[in-house]
Amino acid sequence: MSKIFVDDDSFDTVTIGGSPVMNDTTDNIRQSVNTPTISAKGVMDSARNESVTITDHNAPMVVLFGPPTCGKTMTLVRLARYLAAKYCFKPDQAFRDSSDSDYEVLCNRFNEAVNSDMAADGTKYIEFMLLRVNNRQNGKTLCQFVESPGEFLFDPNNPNAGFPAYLNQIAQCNNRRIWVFFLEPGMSSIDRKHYVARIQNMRAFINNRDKIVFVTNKVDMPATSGFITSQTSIDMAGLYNYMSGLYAGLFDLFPPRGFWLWKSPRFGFTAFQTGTYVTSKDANGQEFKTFQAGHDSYPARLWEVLYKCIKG
Ligand SMILES: Nc1nc2c(ncn2[C@@H]2O[C@H](COP(=O)(O)OP(=O)(O)O)[C@@H](O)[C@H]2O)c(=O)[nH]1
Ligand SMILES: [Mg+2]
Repeated sequence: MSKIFVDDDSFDTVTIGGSPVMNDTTDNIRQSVNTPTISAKGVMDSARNESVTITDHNAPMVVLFGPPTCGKTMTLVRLARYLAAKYCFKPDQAFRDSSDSDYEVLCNRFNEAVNSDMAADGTKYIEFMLLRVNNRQNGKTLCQFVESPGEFLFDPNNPNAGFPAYLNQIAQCNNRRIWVFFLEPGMSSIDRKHYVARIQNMRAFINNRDKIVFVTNKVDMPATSGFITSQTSIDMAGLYNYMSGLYAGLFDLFPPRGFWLWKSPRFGFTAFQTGTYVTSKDANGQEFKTFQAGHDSYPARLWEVLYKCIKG
């Protein structure tokens, strides 16, 4: 057994640390698609070789890794809303050059997105940031999420591009790291092959104390929706087998450690759906995308896996 599955049937009622969590399954987020004030390309060009500042050298860093549009930002938005009763997701202004006023805007945009009226499309403007997850009761930072543009991590159009400088910094700091590799059923076969090679190269950044989690996002898409057996459960073993066929050789990159009965899995595996997305037009013919958060069982399941890694 080389993987950790999370039992799916434990999500009928969801509480975290004894306190009920916000149930936002009926929330709608809506905003015009055409209102960015920051050029995503400009942000990315300047950020690619940017060095970053990590001020908290204790709290584990959860690094979201995946191609553009695999769902990294919306995963954070969904987790932030789900955990809102207990944890506050706070963008860390020190992470990037504080004189960069764009970064301040990006940080504010994350809060907008979590709190209400940020469209899913807007997430491409809030790409590169560090978010501290602070316990509301004692103010302690439980972990820090790093979200960065997918193009820096794995660009399907340039799969052999060098890794960005900040990855090295993150890999070398004292904090433990949890590397979250996003998989998605919609990737083409050639992109999947390149992505497996990319993750193979990522092993040079991962040390023995680090944890690894594979997340199949967009599990609601036709290729994988058959593994959803009820509102709260997923045939995780079936999905794992399917994904290991789809991303040939990926899971073998991280074989279990130890001997025989004492073998311990090297990675976690879970499935996620941030929500459902519908593109519509308003009265002026302007397109907008609505996001309706998925069932709480998804963030509950993902958080269970991540929390174990953070604590472990
Ligand atoms: N069907 C489906 N689409 C999703 C899901 N999560 C994200 N998406 C789509 O992917 C787009 C990009 O998501 P985003 O979080 O911005 O991706 P990022 O570039 O990795 O940060 C969204 O606007 C949605 O259209 C999901 O769970 N299911
Ligand atoms: Mg993003």
